[in-house]
Amino acid sequence: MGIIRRAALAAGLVAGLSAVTPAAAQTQLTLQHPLPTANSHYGAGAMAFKESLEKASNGRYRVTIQRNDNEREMIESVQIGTLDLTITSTGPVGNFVPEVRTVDVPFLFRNYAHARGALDSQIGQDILAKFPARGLVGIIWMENGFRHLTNSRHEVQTPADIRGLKIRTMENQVHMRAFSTLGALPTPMAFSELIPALQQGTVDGQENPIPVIVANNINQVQKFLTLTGHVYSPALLIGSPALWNGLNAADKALFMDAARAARDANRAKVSTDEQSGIDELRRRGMTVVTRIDTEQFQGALATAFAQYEKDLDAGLLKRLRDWKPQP
Ligand code: EAX
Repeated sequence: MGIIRRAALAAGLVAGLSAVTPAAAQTQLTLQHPLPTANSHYGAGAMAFKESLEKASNGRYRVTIQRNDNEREMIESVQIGTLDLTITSTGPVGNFVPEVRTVDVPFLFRNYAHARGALDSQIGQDILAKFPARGLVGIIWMENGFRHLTNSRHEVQTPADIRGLKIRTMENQVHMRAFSTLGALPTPMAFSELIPALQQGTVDGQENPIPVIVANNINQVQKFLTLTGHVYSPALLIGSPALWNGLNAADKALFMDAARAARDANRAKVSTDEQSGIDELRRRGMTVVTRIDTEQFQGALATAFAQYEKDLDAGLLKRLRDWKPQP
């Protein structure tokens, strides 16, 4: 049989097969987060999610990762279904799901093991269960990290050093109360507005985990860093109900496997970047105050803590605060 006939026969076979076995339907998903897509702790999580889901679904799902540094905007888009997934800090989430404000209380978590263990426990699941009623799907807890204070004015060693500083906060009532209690002037804004505000001197300082400060070169507009560790900043992978409610049980399981891969990669990156990031910020010229009297700061926040007990779910606060690893 001539080459042309063989080629024609082969082409006919392929055409026939494709008519009989339709290519598996492919679903394109978009995941947005506010940090550099390549080198950040959210970027590491997003990539791990993408790789896990695409591989496990044999390509039935394709994930496009994009940067969007307005967390409130991303949450709103997920809520109305124009965005499938977002990785965001809890910063603005409390404005959508009030129970989340509880995890933003300063000095609530003793350390990373406490925060991760409590949020991965039934306590964290109980908070995620509040999301669907608010038109969101809280898929898994992730991590932004312990937040530290930077400013352009002077070294901060004591709570009194914060008095009078205009501090950018997230759009988060819990954090704003804490800084106003310390005598600062909290100025809430989305992350997308932060660098210009620091450049123009609209605010004197801001607070963020070390990896966020490093990844966004905040050292270029801030001279002083104090390792206050004043609040642990959880993050979340949030999905749209439009996406989630359309998944069958088997695909939901694939999504959860991918979410756990995302969480683990994200937390590993935070652990790596936290210490190396402090050394890097020193190398970049920041003055770093490494030790503060945490009890002094907690004492200065006493009236805020009393108000949190009234405004938030005191029982949930106690469960989170008292969580300990099971023997
Ligand atoms: O989630 O807005 C903030 O300061 C957040 O920490 C940042 O967007 C990473």
